[in-house]
Amino acid sequence: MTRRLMTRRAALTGLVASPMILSGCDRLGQSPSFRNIVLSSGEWLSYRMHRLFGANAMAREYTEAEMSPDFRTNGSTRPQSAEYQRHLANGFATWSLKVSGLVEEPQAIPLADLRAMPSRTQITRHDCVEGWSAIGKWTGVPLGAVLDRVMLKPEARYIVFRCADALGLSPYYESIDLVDAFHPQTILAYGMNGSDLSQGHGAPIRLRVERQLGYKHAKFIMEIEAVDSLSDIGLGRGGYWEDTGFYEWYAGI
Ligand SMILES: Nc1nc2c(c(=O)[nH]1)N[C@H]1C(S)=C(S)[C@@H](COP(=O)(O)O)O[C@H]1N2
Ligand SMILES: [Mo]
Repeated sequence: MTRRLMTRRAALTGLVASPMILSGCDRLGQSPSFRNIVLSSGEWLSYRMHRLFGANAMAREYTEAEMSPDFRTNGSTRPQSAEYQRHLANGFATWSLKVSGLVEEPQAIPLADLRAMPSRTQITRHDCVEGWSAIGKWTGVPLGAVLDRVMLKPEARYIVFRCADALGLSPYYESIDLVDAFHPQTILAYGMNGSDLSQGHGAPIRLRVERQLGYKHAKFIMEIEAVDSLSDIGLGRGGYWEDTGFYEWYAGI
């Protein structure tokens, strides 16, 4: 219990007050550790500025009237794996979210349980790095509530999202730090624009991490894992696109 509260408090309030952040020793404020790269200087500056001055800042929310009439899909729209196809065929009735890694209680949480947890609905703008945006309404369970349920261990520093799809041979995955993981607008969305999340938009659940660009919003999530370093996952840069070298890990907007 104490640890749970500490984790959330540290994530939401401890950061700005901590003098440790400037020396990079705070587990929440530390620069991300990667095997192959350091953050580019622009990325580092943006990450550090957001963490110092905007850890709790909220992304803008919009009204129903401002919602885009069409919200396109992008990237994968139909994961090919046999396991995913099986779940799709029976409406994800036996699907569950695996939560593993640096947690006290690894669990497989059924979709119905995620839906029964307190939910949050938000109307936000999605910005794709390729140059399009769309405003949509998202409903889901706050990621922080899921992490509280499994109880993060103190060593955890990142949350990794493993997806059902692969582009070429590489599975799609993403990762965020704990500041974004516990941000109130960071949700595992199972609903969009008042309906169940469609397959193309990432059924059964997809991440909404509203202060970052579109490619961070992992669709078709199968498993989330708490880790202390991103070095041993994929090519070590924290995500599918990050590993290609095209896009940066910290995509703050
Ligand atoms: N698993 C997975 N997640 C993904 C992608 C993908 O190809 N696979 N594409 C990303 C990109 S680049 C964008 S812009 C958004 C698109 O979300 P949408 O299809 O709901 O518009 O999903 C992101 N999440
Ligand atoms: Mo994107």
